[in-house]
Amino acid sequence: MAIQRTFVMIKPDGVQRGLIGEIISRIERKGLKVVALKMVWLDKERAERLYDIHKGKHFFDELVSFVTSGPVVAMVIEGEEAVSVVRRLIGATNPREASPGTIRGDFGLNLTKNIIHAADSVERAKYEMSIFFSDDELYEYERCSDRMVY
Ligand code: FUP
Repeated sequence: MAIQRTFVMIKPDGVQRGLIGEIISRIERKGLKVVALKMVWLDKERAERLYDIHKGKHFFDELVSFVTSGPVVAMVIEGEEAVSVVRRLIGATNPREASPGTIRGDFGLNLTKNIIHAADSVERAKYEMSIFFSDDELYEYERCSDRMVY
């Protein structure tokens, strides 16, 4: 059983539209565990570090400007194959193409304002969570439901 940790961020549009609870609820109901959580208002420097792989692309400036436009909710999510499971829960990058039943498919219409970000590999997850959390902010704990999930 490959227990992984992944990094997830509810973007400013998700916060503004009152979707924090809905999104966290979907992640929890899947059986995944929240092991770190905080609200952050990113500055340009941290946003550029988060999206470093997109530097130079035509949408980079718009993306950085959008994710610094209001507070975001950052979290670390743990569970069996958490990276790919969360990517499936959030859906395709473009909400107009994302399947109904996914977070982007159910709540979005705009490619930039696509509600949520999630790391796409274990390596990226480690890098991205280090931008938001120190090691002592990631908790290890057991939930009474864990034995029913696994
Ligand atoms: P994802 O991993 O699904 O978040 O998608 P990408 O890493 O490919 O893109 C990062 C973010 O850039 C997306 F969330 C949306 C934004 N984006 C644009 O705004 N315009 C584009 O043409 C492509 C991506």
